[in-house]
Amino acid sequence: MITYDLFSQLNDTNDPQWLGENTLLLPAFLTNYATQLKQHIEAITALAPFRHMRTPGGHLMSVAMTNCGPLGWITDRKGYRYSPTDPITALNWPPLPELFRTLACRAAQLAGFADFQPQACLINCYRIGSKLSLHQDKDEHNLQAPIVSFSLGLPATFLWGGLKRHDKTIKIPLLHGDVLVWGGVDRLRYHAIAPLKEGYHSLFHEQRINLTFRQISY
Ligand code: MD3
Ligand code: FE
Repeated sequence: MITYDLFSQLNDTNDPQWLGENTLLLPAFLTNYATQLKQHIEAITALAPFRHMRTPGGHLMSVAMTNCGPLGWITDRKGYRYSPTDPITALNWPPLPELFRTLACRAAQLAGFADFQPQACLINCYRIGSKLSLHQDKDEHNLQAPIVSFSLGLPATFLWGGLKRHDKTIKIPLLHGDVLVWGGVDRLRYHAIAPLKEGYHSLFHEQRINLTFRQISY
């Protein structure tokens, strides 16, 4: 059993790293904000609980999800879409915390997307064994805007493919505090998360939380 503490990801390579033409990895970018981010996530999930959504094919996802912001990504037997309301509570999604917006926009700016306007923040909760199958993110009308992703808690193996489903994938570790910004030519790449390995994180325990910030319209 590996125990991960708050400093597990600190090393000599915390400089921004271009993984692709338009994909920027900001290692440990969130480390100093992790406690505050966790408090916001707890406040959001008190209003809009994590739930396992159903895919259009009828399968329950192993990742539990919720959202904050003016829009939220949902899936059920009717398909994938963005909705201003939580179908469980019938309320609007909780507001996007200013800290989330500030950090997401700062990361987008570093990647060259100065005008990023997040409208939805999808919050994914992985337990040991949870995975996300290979997919593209293409439900956003504005595919010019990037997606900004925050990783918190247990490490994951991100599988990064190409523009075609059967293109080969490369493995990229995503660690607590890491931010990824994806735009431009990399925006429609297929990607997946491998089943979460057992471990314990001192702040997020047996969980990995991923936040993805999305701009839907122009
Ligand atoms: C590459 N989430 O919510 S974040 C998702 O870690 C999603 O939970 C993963 O894929 C997670 O849709 C990966 C990194 C990410 C997000 C969007 C992308 C990578 C991407 C869009 C295009 C290419
Ligand atoms: Fe995705």
